[in-house]
Amino acid sequence: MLTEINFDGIIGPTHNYAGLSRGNIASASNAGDVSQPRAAALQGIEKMRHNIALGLRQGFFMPLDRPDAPWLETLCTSLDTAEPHLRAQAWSASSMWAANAATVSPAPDSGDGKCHLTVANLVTMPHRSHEWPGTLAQLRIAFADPAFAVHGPVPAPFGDEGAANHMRLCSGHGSAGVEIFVYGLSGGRFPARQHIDASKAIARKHKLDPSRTLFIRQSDTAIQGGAFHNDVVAVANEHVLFTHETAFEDREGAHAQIRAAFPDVEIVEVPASAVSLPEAIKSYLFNAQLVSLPDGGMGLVLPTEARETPAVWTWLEAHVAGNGPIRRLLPVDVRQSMANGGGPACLRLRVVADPSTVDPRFLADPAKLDRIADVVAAHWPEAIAPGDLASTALVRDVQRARSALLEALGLAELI
Ligand code: SUG
Repeated sequence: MLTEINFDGIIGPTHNYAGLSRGNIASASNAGDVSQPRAAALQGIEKMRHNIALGLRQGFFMPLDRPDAPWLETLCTSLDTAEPHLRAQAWSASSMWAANAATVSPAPDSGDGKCHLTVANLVTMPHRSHEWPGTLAQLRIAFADPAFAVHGPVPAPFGDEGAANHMRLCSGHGSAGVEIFVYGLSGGRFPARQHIDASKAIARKHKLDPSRTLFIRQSDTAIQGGAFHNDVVAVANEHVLFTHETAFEDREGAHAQIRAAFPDVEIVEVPASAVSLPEAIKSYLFNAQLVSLPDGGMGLVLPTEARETPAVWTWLEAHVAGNGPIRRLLPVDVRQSMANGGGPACLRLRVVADPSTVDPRFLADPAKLDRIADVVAAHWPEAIAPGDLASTALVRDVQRARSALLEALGLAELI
């Protein structure tokens, strides 16, 4: 049976605040803070537990091998001698944001009946540009079954940031859907990370039906306001599109295109007069997991910051009290990730598949999450300050921590 499985990136032991992402306001404003990798990873594990308790299917991806010394070697430097900005780029635990791991087209959307995954090249940000080889290695193991086709990245310079700029509308996860690729145009103060040529290449690679594939421009207002990915201002699930008024460059045109391709769509739009773009970005209202609950209706798994933003919570409560499609508000605490601009939706990659076709080592259950939490509690550093990135002892510790996790999960082949 085709089911939506959310694969969360386990937050790695090198999680730190180096302010590496231009255009990501949280990353810039928390630069230089002391991070808490252990607490961060435990928050991520709690989110997975929470979603399993809702009756949802859950998987995970392993943290990548960081700091990435071989990448520094390609730049003719090393962990010891690298300039601080390059060293920080080698240390980033950014693969935790699995929504940027790949773009996924479920089998019913593809001409060949396979579920296609294209690993994201992430070329816009140096610290993320060296994620794809490690991510691809995992995707090839997790999705080795012939039900899947796993593809390498779109070539540079066409920036691709994966599922964070991709939405799918459908009547049920297992039926054919309309795929919406959202791209930006560069030129402003902050970069547009998703290039239309990358999106189009992926649609061709995934053998999508052109009549059920849309390419929609993200608004420059949103990008320049700090919505560096579309999933900071919009999220879709089944027939519902939940979006901020400022998400798309040509709002009316975008809504008309979407309605023409998927007439049953229910567009739930939050007007800027109710929730301003800065409030939407600060609270990460839209960086939520809009999920179909097994007992019917949709729930919104959203960051606790949304509850703390009065305009946002007022709007949400009114929506739930009315007859809106979101029936339950489900706050989760992922503050450590949020401080780097990654909310609940950033931390997961949605894959619609038959769980029996996925390598079971990547599937979660409460007992396995207990095992992961034990490894994290025993090995993840409690805190990392910016100066610690120069410590060779810390390099050894974080390498050991990751190896312990891979061994505990039978994934030592990824070491
Ligand atoms: O790419 N932050 C990530 C956050 C990604 C959020 N993902 C989605 N919206 N789907 C980014 O900007 C900050 C790292 C640092 O500054 O050290 C960072 O990479």
